[in-house]
Amino acid sequence: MKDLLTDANFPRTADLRVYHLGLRPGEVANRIVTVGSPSRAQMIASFLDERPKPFQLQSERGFLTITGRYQGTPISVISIGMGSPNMDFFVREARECLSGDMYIVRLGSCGCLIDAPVGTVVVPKACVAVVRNVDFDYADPTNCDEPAYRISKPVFGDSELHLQVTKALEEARPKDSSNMILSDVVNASADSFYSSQGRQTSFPDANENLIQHLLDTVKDLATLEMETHHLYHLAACWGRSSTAQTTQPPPLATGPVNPSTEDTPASQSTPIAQLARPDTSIKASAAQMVFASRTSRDFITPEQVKEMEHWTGKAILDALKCMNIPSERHHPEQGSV
Ligand code: R1P
Ligand code: URA
Repeated sequence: MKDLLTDANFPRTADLRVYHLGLRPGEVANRIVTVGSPSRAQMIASFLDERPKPFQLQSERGFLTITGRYQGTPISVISIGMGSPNMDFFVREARECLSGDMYIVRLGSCGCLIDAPVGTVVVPKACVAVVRNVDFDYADPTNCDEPAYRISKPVFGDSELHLQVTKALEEARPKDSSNMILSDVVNASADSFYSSQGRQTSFPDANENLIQHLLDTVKDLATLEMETHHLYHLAACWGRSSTAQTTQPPPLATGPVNPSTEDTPASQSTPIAQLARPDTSIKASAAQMVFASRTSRDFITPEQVKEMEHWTGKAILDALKCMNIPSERHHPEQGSV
């Protein structure tokens, strides 16, 4: 981003573009599908209505947002890359570009720890986090009584959205498909694709027994990936927040917005959580395509990925479209910014 940013606490440009996503109010819809890769985002966005022409923005930091309408309903598809820090940028910055409730479904890939083939789709009801303990002595494990990995308590996704996503996937699954859909399961989000997912690499990661330990200690655990726990966590925290400030939201993106903020001293600048409302919610769910079977060691083929992304992507749009969002604002610009 080349524009001047103000407010070190929550940096934005004069026309209210957030720092990493590059978006401003009006450019993101209340219903969002988030994915890891830009190609998955483009594939899902191919289902959006042709008119009004979808808005598209690739930020300098690699976040891609496509906002349009799906059968008349405003929806954004946002690709965020990998890992919980990127999920954090996405949820916090998109939230500040919106008023009203936010419905987010992540469509990602995962590894599967139970006996289910690649191509299975998992809709996790809850997630735990698996975090590498950097205070553990990996070079000399005998010298350390700390655990090498920490496992969090579970956090639950939104039960209504979870049901809707499961139903839409069951309806969209191709008739001749052998893909299973599992929804009464728990996911673990790890802070590495390798060490904290129990993969053996050249590094001394003290993780030989990690998968068995996870299966023994996390009830209903089925999958491993990297972002969903943080999404569910932020959504759950928002719901409990009683400190959100109640200032007026900025105007929508219909021309230059409040250009005078460029010269505003930090002490008077945009307040934290300026669109936050104690009476808004963030509802989150996820669907995960099993790319890697950690039991059989199979990995999905590119042809299978293409086919799966197609029907699961359409199902997520269908699920989001079905949700009733009373606080949703239909921006006249949305989809044609
Ligand atoms: C690792 O290959 C990536 O794949 C999974 C993991 O969570 C991680 O981001 O999700 P995506 O397919 O959505 O990127
Ligand atoms: N994504 C992950 O994070 N892990 C896997 O095994 C597959 C996809």
